[in-house]
Amino acid sequence: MARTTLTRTILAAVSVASLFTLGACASDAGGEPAGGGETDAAAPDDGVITLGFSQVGAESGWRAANTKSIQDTLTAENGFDLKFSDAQQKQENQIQAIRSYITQGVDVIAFSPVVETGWDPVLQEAKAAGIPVILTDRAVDSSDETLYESFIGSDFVKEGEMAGEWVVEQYDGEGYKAVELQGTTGAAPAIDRKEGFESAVEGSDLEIIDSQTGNFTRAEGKTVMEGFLNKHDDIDLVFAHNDDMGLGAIEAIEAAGMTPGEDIKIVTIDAVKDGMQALADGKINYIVECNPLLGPDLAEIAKKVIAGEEVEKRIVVEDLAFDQESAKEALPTREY
Ligand code: GZL
Ligand code: ZN
Repeated sequence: MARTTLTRTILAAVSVASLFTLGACASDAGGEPAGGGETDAAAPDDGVITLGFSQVGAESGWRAANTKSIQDTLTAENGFDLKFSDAQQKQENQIQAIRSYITQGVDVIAFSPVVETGWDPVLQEAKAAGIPVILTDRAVDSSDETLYESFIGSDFVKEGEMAGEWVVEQYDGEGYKAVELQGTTGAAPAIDRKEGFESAVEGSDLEIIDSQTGNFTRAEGKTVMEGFLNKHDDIDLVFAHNDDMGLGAIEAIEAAGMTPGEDIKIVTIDAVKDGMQALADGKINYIVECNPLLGPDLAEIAKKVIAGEEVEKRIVVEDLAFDQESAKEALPTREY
């Protein structure tokens, strides 16, 4: 795709102007387009940003809300031509999608890496092709930070800590035995939420007696919880890395004739509608939110990257937390 410095300059000027109207930081306001040409992101000829997005899959309510946010925001009227692919939670499908975006010569590539490792080769190919990459939701464990422009997502260690701190506050001293439903093996949220939870409960008398991956899905969360219930008769609490696995655990606990939220407490992360409903109904005891609405941030960062603007390397999305009372209040106006 032929690109001229003139187009880039005009686009940069236009994007600086549009940043003005968006109430963007004044520091970019100088006469010259700030940082023009710093990245090797050449401007698209027609002002439309063609963005190739590789999504993890459709494994959970969170993922559905995340996909909706991206597709609702990166629209033609917002200046985007979005190419979207669903990898069914397989890294090889994501690598294939990224390679196809490189071949198509898109202006920007964005993706949520299903696992942390194994991305350097394909990201080096994108870099060699002069196509900037933006990470959303999950991070990569790459030593080469030049392989992506920015990472937009939550602090998963903090989410695990918030869950653990609440459990210690509520139940320390009662000798609770807990089981853990881990997210997808190798995924940043699974690794980091486990780390955060364990660090928060360290020193309390809570004992994690079993831990296994439920791959972030309701079905696998239920199956793993059935296994835990067959193996242990002294489970007091479930820590699930996402609502969907917590909802699967509820089904298994009820099938075993016990009352979730009472006989066995449940703490999860995400705060999607189905999880918040279970929390309001008393079947879950606490949920730490993980905001999936990353579309607007992605659109803004993509426009800045194309305009050659400086972008922050790491944009942390703020997360709240809910107990049964605050869930009842929040439910009516929940966006997801
Ligand atoms: C977290 C995201 C996780 C959610 C799960 O940012 O990657 O993946 O917690 C989803 O629900 O499957
Ligand atoms: Zn890591």
